[in-house]
Amino acid sequence: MAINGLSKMAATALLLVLAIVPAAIAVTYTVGDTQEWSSGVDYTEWVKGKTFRVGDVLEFKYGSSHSVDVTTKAGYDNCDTSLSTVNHSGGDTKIELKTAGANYYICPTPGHCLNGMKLAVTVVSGTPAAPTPPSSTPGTPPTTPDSPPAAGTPPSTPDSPPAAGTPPATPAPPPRQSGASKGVMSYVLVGASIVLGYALWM
Ligand SMILES: [Cu+2]
Repeated sequence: MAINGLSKMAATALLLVLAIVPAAIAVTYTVGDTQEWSSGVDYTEWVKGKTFRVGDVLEFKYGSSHSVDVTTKAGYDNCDTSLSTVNHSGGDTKIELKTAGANYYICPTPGHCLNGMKLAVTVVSGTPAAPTPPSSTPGTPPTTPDSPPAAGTPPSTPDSPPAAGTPPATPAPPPRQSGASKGVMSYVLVGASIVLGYALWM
């Protein structure tokens, strides 16, 4: 039974590693996606559903009439280019998100920020309890299980019978010898892999 406890620890350790590793991979976001950094794009919509982490990169792609100013909240709110701290130009700017918190960017070309060419990104640190996949449909609110169904919407699948607990109609007896030995064999292999992985990981 010591092996069993070890296996549980190893499995837990492996699950933790599997959960942490994908979150540690930095993501490069092309600001505005195919619309890039340009006039007439709603960047408030673009950030919805995205989680920006320390180490992720914002890539601004833009034409020659645009550039990218790093600014403050006041600079963002008021489109005040006198508050800009850094200006990037050249058509392709990659900015790594180095610290958690709010980051603000505007286009300093006169009139562009006032027309919406402004981006506010909130960066989070650490690993999330429940990672949220990026939404492919911007503007769609996340589905909350506690929200009541909209009026006129029928409840989901009322006719489907419960799957759990339903016994199979014809329980065919499995071939004893080969099936049992295969089951034991795969159990041993999986257990050995987990113990080996645990040993290597430690
Ligand atoms: Cu611009």
